[in-house]
Amino acid sequence: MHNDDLYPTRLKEPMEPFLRKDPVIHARNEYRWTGPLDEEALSRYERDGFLWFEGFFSYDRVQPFFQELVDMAKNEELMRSDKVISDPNSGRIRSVFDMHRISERFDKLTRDPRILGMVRQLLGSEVYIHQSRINDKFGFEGSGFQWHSDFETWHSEDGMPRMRAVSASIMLTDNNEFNGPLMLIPGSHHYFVPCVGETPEENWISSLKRQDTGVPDKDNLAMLAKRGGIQAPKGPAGSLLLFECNTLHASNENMSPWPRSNLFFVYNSLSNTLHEPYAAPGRRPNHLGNRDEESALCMHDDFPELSGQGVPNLS
Ligand code: 6CS
Ligand code: FE
Repeated sequence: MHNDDLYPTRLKEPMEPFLRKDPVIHARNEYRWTGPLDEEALSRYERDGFLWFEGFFSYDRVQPFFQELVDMAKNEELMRSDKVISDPNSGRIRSVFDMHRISERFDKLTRDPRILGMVRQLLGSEVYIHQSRINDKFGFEGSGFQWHSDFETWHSEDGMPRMRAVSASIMLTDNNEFNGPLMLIPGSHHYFVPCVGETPEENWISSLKRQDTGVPDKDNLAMLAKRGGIQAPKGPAGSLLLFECNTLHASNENMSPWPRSNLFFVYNSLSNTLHEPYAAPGRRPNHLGNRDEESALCMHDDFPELSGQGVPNLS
């Protein structure tokens, strides 16, 4: 049992939500961690828990990534691996984890200087990839995702100690109001919502198909949605969503003929590496919660000498 568990969850009895114990932006006034986000963007991220960049990448820049996903679906060995989660209804691909290790193209994208510059600015440190995945929703059949905080899962099942991680989601297809776009509750990241229900053995085998444990109760979801509303950013393939690890989000099933494929890179601060799970019987596989941070360190390619060495001496 952890004595440093600031965010108790997966409890036997209900517990009221409480204000987060971590800053949203981790190094606001430290010169070392300045970056491309201006004060207006930083304030919006701090207030809402996410930032939306419509058309961040051009269609031509992201099309090869979507095409690689289509080609991967023909790789029978990969499709049988535990990194691929099938849709509980259709049996087709729902998620592919560890994309940065499967594909060089995806790996390089984790170090895109514009994304990395914003992520290091928000987390105030060097960063590594905690988890990467593609969530895929084929037309007329892609299932949805229950309301949840990613941090609640990463804390309870992966041992992530503090709220110092951010997800970068790149839309590989258009996200419109019909094909199951991600929905977020602005401001929900300010509160930790403890969940009732202990984590079953090897929970991830079912939770990645349909999450039953670690889903906030409806009263707390309603309270936070009444305070902050619900937003579902929409835009063309190539758009980028940055969202804080504790921002509540969900998505509906895809009832349209159009596919919805989104790529997610989860950046964790190098000062926030994983402990033992805070509320689960055992660790999850490394492709869900990476414990080899050195192998997934994200350094600007033009500063290879910085890799793993912190700040260069300026003499
Ligand atoms: O368990 C996880 O890590 C995954 N589950 C959800 C619903 N979102 C975050 C992550 O992909
Ligand atoms: Fe999630």
